[in-house]
Amino acid sequence: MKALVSIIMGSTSDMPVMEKACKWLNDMEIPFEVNALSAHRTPDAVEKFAREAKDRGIKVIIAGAGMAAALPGVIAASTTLPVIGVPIKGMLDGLDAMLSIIQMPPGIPVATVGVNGAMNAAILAAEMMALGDEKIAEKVAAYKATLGAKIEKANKDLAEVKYDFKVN
Ligand code: RP5
Repeated sequence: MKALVSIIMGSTSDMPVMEKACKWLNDMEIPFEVNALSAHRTPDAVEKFAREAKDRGIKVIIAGAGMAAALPGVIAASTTLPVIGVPIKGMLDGLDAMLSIIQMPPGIPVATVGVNGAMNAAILAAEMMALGDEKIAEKVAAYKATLGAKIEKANKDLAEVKYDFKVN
């Protein structure tokens, strides 16, 4: 089995957030790899990873980092693969990481999900791959159908909530 998605994080302290991406891909039976690399602590290894990822068969890179979160942007600088950045909540409620990841210079885009939005990063990665992979497209469609069911159940539950002046 060859990884299609590469999940990278700046530190293993990011794993409690990034494992949501691992879990979602695992549930969807989409092969992935997960590693720690740091734009500041291991800059050479980050560049090597980014340059080689496409030839190894990786389709999308998900990179999570906190604080001065350079990792997704530095990876994007050395690959043509789509990179999805996950800002990790750390010092300033994640605003520091979010702005670091979003504010890329023209020519080097990083698709940024919300603070700690690792599961959304996994879903977005699958949606990108679904454009050229019918099996993944079916999995994404099936997953999205479950979201509607959740709200239908919520409405059934809310229907049981009684107030004197609640009329539905
Ligand atoms: C960032 O610094 C990492 O992505 C992590 O969110 C943060 C703190 O790293 P550790 O000091 O916990 O290794 O580069």
